[in-house]
Amino acid sequence: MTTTRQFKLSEKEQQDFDRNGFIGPFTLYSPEEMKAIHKKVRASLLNRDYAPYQTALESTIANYDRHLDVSLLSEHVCRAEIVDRLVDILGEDVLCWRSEFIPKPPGAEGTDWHQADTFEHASGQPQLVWPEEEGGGAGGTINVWTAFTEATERTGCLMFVPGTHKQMYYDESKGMEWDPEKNANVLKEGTRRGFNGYDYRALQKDPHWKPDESRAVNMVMKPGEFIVFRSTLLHASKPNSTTDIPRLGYVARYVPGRVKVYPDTDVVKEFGSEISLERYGTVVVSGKNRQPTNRVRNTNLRGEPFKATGVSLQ
Ligand SMILES: O=C(O)CCC(=O)C(=O)O
Ligand SMILES: [Fe+2]
Repeated sequence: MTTTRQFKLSEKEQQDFDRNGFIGPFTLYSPEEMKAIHKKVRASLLNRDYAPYQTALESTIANYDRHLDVSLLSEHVCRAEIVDRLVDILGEDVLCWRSEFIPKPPGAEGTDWHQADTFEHASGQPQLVWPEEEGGGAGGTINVWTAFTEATERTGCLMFVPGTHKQMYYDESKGMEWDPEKNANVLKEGTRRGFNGYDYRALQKDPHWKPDESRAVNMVMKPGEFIVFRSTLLHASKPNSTTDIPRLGYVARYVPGRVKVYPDTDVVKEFGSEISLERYGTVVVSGKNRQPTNRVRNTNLRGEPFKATGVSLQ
């Protein structure tokens, strides 16, 4: 089955993405639509009957993968505006292997500078393994971060250092200590930052290295816009310095169909808690899954099929 991709990246955009490690923002929803969707999604998130992980609600990973049970999010991760562009970056076979809500309530700390490749950083075990002939790692994932609310310099917008995606400054296999009390609101270069109970600096290859913040760009985004970036791009976010404006980002993470997702494990341990992968499956948003060991879901946990664009029927 061939379909025309309406939202292809232009050659210039592909070159920009290769050079900078990110592209966008692009509009997915108008601010009014986003507001309405956010309202519905917020209500759906409270119902955890079909939620993939039955874990303590305050844990970071209780927020993972709600595209597996909230219908509007199941649709969101498959949207042509996103997937058409990803095909130009990842090729025909594309999996959505994870999604996360990243809330920053008023007063919240900024997110530490970081790069992620295998996502071993918090779990102690690589969550993504690329084919051996491609190095087994070093591919990272493509993040599609959607602003559910206004993301400004005051509410906690994302920050990128363009062009840093080709060199890893962190070694994710080093391991870091989860200590939410010690690691919260630590002043780093004058800014309150943390990483959900971790201090990401513990993974630096060179403990004396510092991100060159003078080269950082602020990704100010309107509600309903999304940005596409490599997880190996050096990225962070500003603290929410307002007293009354919450910031909410929703990130969906994608890899090519040949990548092994969560190999050799039935659980994920991260951020001080554990989830079972019993109800988990990666979602084929374009083409096919090429890794027989990957868990795949064709329907969400309510039994609704994922409406992926361009998915091969064979
Ligand atoms: O939203 C944030 O503050 C950080 C997002 C991030 O690091 C990610 O989506 O990988
Ligand atoms: Fe990140």
